[in-house]
Amino acid sequence: MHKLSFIGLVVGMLCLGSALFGQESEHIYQGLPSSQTDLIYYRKAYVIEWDPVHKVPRWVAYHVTPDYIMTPSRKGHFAQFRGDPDIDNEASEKDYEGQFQTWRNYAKGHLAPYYIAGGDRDHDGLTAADGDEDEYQTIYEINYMSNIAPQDQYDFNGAGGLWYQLETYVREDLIRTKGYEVWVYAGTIFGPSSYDEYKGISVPPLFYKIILYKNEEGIHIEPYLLPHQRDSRGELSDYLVNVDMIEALTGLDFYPEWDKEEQERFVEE
Ligand SMILES: [Ca+2]
Ligand SMILES: [Ca+2]
Repeated sequence: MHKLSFIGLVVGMLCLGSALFGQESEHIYQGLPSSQTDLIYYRKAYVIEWDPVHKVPRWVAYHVTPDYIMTPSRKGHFAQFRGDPDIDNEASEKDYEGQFQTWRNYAKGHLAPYYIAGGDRDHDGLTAADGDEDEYQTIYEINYMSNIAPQDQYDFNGAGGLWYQLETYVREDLIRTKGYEVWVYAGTIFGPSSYDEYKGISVPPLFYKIILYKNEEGIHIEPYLLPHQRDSRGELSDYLVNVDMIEALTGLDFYPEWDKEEQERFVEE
């Protein structure tokens, strides 16, 4: 091989390598959360860090525009849960059957919600609902079993539950009514105390969501720490914390391109 073309090849490979490692994504705002693992996967609809010990996502990051909530009905092939082609030890649908479905009342809770799986992401004027097959993949990815964690059907995931309330607030209030673009981190927290477990799937005692949006006044961050299965719920605002607390509980550094004072400036008092 000619020496110059060999150098060109090496430079090309280095560029490709750094492009893959430092991948840019619309779903990540102000830098990827620092993490000790390499189990981070980039999808059309979200970015996920997988937790192979608990078989639930460690976190999922997703960007939503008002266009993305134009999602087709969850039926037929859009309703099917799917194995994740990149992850080999995720829970199966079958694992959620039996005790989870019957007396324990755990639903298969999406971390990146189904409602954000729409939109015309390749800008050809057609959405999945119009039959654009290129957009189907976004919906299939939302239904990967790796994007799922057990969530109490009655006291958390279902109508009136904290998770349900927060999803509704983000979708209806921030995105549909106000027309904001929103960047969300949704994740799971396992503390030192015990937690429920079945078929190798751990039930997170805590979930969190960090919601970032921009309006005419600037950037706003709303970090929520949500206790799982709490029947006396109060108001969503009772669960507002700061980013620092979620960083302390998860060991992650969110928005690493901002320093601590900067990131907390955007959190409502
Ligand atoms: Ca399209
Ligand atoms: Ca930070």
